[in-house]
Formats: sequence, structure tokens, C-alpha cells
Amino acid sequence: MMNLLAYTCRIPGCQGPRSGVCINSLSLSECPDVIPIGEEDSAEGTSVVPEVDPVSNELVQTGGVSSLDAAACDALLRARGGTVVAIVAGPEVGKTTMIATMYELIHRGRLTAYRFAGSETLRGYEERCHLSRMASNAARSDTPHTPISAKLSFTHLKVATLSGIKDVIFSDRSGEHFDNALKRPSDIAGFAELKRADIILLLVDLEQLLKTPHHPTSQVRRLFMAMEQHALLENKPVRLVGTKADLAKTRDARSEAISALNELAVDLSRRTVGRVSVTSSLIASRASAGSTQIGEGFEALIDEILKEKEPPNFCAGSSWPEKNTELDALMHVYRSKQQ
Ligand SMILES: Nc1nc2c(ncn2[C@@H]2O[C@H](COP(=O)(O)OP(=O)(O)OP(=O)(O)O)[C@@H](O)[C@H]2O)c(=O)[nH]1
Ligand SMILES: [Mg+2]
Repeated sequence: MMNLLAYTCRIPGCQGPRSGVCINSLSLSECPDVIPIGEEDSAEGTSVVPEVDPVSNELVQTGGVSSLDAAACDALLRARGGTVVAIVAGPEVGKTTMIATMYELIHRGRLTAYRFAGSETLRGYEERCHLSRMASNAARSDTPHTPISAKLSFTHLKVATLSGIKDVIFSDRSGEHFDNALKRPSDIAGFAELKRADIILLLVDLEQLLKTPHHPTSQVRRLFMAMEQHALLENKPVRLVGTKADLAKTRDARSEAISALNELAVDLSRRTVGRVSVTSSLIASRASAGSTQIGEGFEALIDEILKEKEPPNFCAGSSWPEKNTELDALMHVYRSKQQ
């Protein structure tokens, strides 16, 4: 049997011998990228990430950088695109834990339609979130607070989906930055991830929402309106995500949480006269009491993140050809629905 401790993988981001998950979906003894530790430098790399901009050296390290800063994230996006997910919430709401849990669930193959296919930020994730890993045997898992001094950072995940490989990049910053932006809403215009985002996740702590609804509701509304007033929501779906659903223990608490979230989502969308679509869902990064199941709501969330965008404002013209083709006949049905 292979002594896996003596091996590593030369594909950036894959830690096959350590994690047991092979990017190539092979057994580790078969995978040609598994090599003895110490031979990494001489091995001819089959990098899953193209070299990026050697002139500016913007993405100098690949596979295993702690996390991407804004410049490295930009370089990655220019090299191969990807979906940028901006996460917005005050302190302690569960931003970092959510990213860690998404990472962990995909890495361990716990979501039905998604498989791990690599990452540029694996080491960073492990450093920041090892305490919250399912694999850790800690009696209580916890996530370190993201200090105000920490800069905006990005976590990258390459996901194999039923329709091909997709790159997803989650932003994370200290919740205190958002608290400060509430004191001076114009600051939010400088939040780089919001400008670049394809989807915005606006998080709300369900435990707080049930106990003292006024404070979290007002925070979410003010953050949403600050983004709206600085034109950061144009053409972006917003998902209102209720975190810590495991703490809404009883059936009543659960349905109260769902309807409070729905109401808030409708209220936010109405404030933009329906221009911004706001949907809502719950997630739990911890198991509910009496269960070992982790990750409620995460598959639905990644479905939403990776959903193909509808083409903007498609509108059938009013002119009509003299002779109908089959396509015209189909369009006729569509046009009559529009009228
Ligand atoms: N029970 C439960 N606790 C959670 C969940 N998600 C996060 N937590 C806990 O909530 C606390 C805050 O989580 P973080 O992920 O650090 O929150 P954050 O939004 O990143 O906070 P800042 O870094 O301070 O901005 C930690 O103690 C987590 O363990 C969850 O789904 N269920
Ligand atoms: Mg954090």
C-alpha cells in the first residue's frame, strides 16, 4: 500500500494524497500527477491554471496561495473568467464560515451535482478555517473573526458541474468594514468586489432575526439601499441568505424564520421598484442538535450562484415577416404572450 504521507500532487490546488480527493477522479496509485514529496520542482507540471501575465507578475503563485488579493483575483478572472460572489454582512453573521462550508462540502463530494476540481487558495482556506472543518475532531468547531485590519480577500473554487468546469470566486472581508460603511454609506462605492460581482449574497443571522428582528432587518435594509444608491446592484441578482438555520430549532421557529426572510426579500425588491431581483434561502454551516448532517441549503445556494443569466431585456420586435418560418411560428406564441 502507498504511504500517502510521502506523496503530493503536482496539480496546483489538488492535495490528493492529503485530502483523498483526486482532481482527475483516479485512485491515487493510478494518478500520474501524484509524485513523491521533494520531486515537485523537477516534475513537469500540468498546471490546471494557465500562467498569468508574466510581465506584471500579477498572479505569481499558483495553487496554495493563502487567498487572492484584488489584483490576483483580477488576473485570474482575466485569464479564465469565473463567477464572482460578493458576500455582504456585518460582523459575526457567518460569512467566513459559509465560504469554508461551501468549500468543504464540494471538496468532500457532499453535494450531488458538484465536484471539486481544484483551487488557487486551498492553503489559505485550510489556515483560516481548519477549526470549522468537518474532518477536524474538535468537539466544537469555530471560525476565527476576520479582523478589521484584514484586507478584502478572495477564495477560489474550481467546480465540476453537469455542464462543465466553472470557476467561482467568493469575496470575504471583515464585517466591521460593512458596519463602517453604514456610518458613511458613500464608502461602499469603493468596495471592489461589489462592482465586479455577478451575484451578491446579503447575509442575515437568523438567530438575531428571530430574537431581535429590528436590528438585523434595519442593517440589511441600509446595506441594500447603500448599494442601490451607488449603482452597485445593476444587473445583479441579490440572494438574501439566512445563516445559522440550525439554531432555528423548532418547527415554529423555522417557519417564522422563512417567512421573515421572504418578507424582507420582497421589501428590498420593492424598494427598487422591482428592478433588483431578491430571492431568499436558509443555510446551516453546523449540524442541528441530534443530527450530524452539515450543509443545509448549500446545494440550492450554489445552484443559484451558477445559474445561467437570462439575456438582459430581451424583447421581440413588432415587425412580422410575410412568410413564416418555423421559428417565426414559435415566436408568434411568445409575442402573443407578451401582449
Ligand atoms: N450554529 C451556527 N453557528 C455558525 C454558523 N455559521 C457561523 N457560525 C458561528 O458564528 C460565528 C461567526 O462566524 P464567522 O464566519 O466568523 O462570521 P463572519 O461574518 O465572517 O464575521 P466577521 O469575520 O467578524 O465579519 C462563529 O462563532 C461561527 O462558528 C451556522 O450556520 N450555525
Ligand atoms: Mg469573517
